[in-house]
Amino acid sequence: MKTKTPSALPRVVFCLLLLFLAGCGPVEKGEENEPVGGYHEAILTHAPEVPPPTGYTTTQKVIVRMEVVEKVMRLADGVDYTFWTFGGKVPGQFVRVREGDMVEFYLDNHPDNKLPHNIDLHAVTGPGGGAEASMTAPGHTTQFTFKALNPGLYVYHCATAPVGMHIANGMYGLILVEPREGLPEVDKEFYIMQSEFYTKEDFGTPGVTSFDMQKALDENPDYVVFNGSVGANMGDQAMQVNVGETVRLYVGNIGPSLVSSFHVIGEIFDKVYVEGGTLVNENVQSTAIPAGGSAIIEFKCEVPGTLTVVDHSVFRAFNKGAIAQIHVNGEENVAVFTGKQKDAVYLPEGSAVQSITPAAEDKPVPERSFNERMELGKILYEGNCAACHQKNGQGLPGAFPPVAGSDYLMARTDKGAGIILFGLSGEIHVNGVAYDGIMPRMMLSDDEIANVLTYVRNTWGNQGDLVSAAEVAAVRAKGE
Ligand code: HEC
Ligand SMILES: [Cu+2]
Repeated sequence: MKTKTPSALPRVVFCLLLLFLAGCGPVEKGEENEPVGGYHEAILTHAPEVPPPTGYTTTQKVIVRMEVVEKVMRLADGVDYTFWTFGGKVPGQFVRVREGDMVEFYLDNHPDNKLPHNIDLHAVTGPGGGAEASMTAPGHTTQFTFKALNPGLYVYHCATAPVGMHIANGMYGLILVEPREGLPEVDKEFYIMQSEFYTKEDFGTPGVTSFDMQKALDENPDYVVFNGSVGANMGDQAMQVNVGETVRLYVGNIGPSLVSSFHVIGEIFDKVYVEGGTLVNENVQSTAIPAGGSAIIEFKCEVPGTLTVVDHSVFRAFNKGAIAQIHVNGEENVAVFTGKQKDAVYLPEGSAVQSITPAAEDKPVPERSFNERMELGKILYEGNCAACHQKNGQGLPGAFPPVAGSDYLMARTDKGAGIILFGLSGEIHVNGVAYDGIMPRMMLSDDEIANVLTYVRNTWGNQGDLVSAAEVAAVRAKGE
C-alpha cells in the first residue's frame, strides 16, 4: 500500500472534471442542440400492424400527420357506435420514432367533425404532452414540434374536455420511441390496445349505441376490447405467426378506468419491458398494465396452436370482449407439448357421479319467435361455442367438428339438446370424418339452449326448424 502523497488531491479533481465532461457528451439524453441528420415522414399503421424498425442511426426530423375523424363503426356484431378517432380507426395509428428525434406533429381536424380535439402524447416532455399546442377546431390544422427525449412505449390520447368522454369514444393510440441502439430484432411485431366502452344499452344489444356518462362514472363498462371492437383480432382477423418465431407485442391500455391483467393463454412471456420502459422482467405469466400505460412483451412460439390473448380479469375476456387470438402455424413439437395422451373414465369407489347442471326450470319459459331465437342465439353462439366450433361454424380440423352442414347434428332426434345439456365424448362421425374429443356440458338454461340450437340449425346453410324451450326441457327431464 502506498502512502498518501500531496499530489493525490489535484489528481482527484482532474478525474472529476473528466467525468463531468463525459456526462455532457453527444449521446446524453437531454441534449437539446443535437445536429439533425435528415428528415422524413413517419410510416403510420393501424392495429395490429406495427411500422418497421426505424433503422437509422442519426437524429432525424420526423413528420407525423394525423387526422381526427368522427364516425360510426362496428363495436360488436350488430352493434355500432359513434367513434371519435385518430386516423379513422380505433385505436389510432401506431407511431414509431427513435430516441433524440425531433417530431414535427400535425393534427388535422376534419371539417365535418362537430368538436375541437387535441393530442396528449405521453412521449412529449412539455405542457400537457402537447395538448394545448395541438388544440384544433373542426376544419383546422395545427402543428408543434417535440424532441423524443426518453425511449419507451407511450400512450397518446385526446385531452379535450370532457377528457374522459373523448378517450371513451376512441381517441387513443401508441407511440414507440426506440432506444438509440434500437430494439433487438424479432420475427413478428403486433400492436394491441385495450380499452373500455360505456354504452347506453347492455352488451350485445343490436343497434347504434352511444356513450353513457353514468356507467363511465361508475367505472362499469359494457365492453372491454382489444383494438377497438369485440373480435377485432379473432378468427380470420387473428394475428398469424409460425412455430419457432419470436413475437413482440406492443400493448397499451388506455382504460379509461380499468387496470389490465394482460395474459396470453398458452404462452409465458420470456421478456416484459415493464410499464413500457427500460427495465426487463423475465418469465412472466400476466403483466399489469395501468390505465394510460403500456408494456412491451416478447415470447418465442415453440408449438403450434391458437394463443388466446385476454385480460385475465376474466369476465372481461369472455363476457365483455377482451379477447384476441394469435394463430401459431407449423409442425407439432411433442418434446414441448404432447396434446392429450389419455382419457379414460374415472369412477372413484363409492362415488356418485356429480352434476352441477342447473335443475330443470320449474315454471315453463315463455316461447319466443323464430327471429328472436335466431338473434339471441347468435350472441350465445359467439360467446359460448365459437371459441371451439369457430365463428363460421367450420370447427377446427382434428379438434372440433363443424356444426355448419353437420349431418350428425341434423340427424339427432333431440335436435342436439342432449349434447349441450350433458356434453359429448367418444368417437362420432360428422360428414364422414371421425372426431374423438370431449365437449363439456354447457351451463345454459332451456331457453338459452333453444336459442343457440335454433341459430346453429338455421345458419351456414343448415336447414332446420325452431327449437323450443319445451323440447329442451323434455330432453333435460329424461336425463342422460
Ligand atoms: C371447449 C370446446 C367446445 C365448446 C365450447 C363447445 N363445443 Fe360442441 N363439441 C366440442 C367437441 C370436442 C365435440 C366433439 C365431441 C366428440 O368427439 O364426441 C363437439 C360436438 C358438438 C356437436 C356434435 C357434432 C357436430 O359437429 O355436429 C354439436 C352440435 C356441438 N358440439 C354444438 C355446440 C354448441 C351449440 C356449443 C355452444 C353452446 C358448443 N358445441 C360448445 C367442443 C366444444
Ligand atoms: Cu377529442
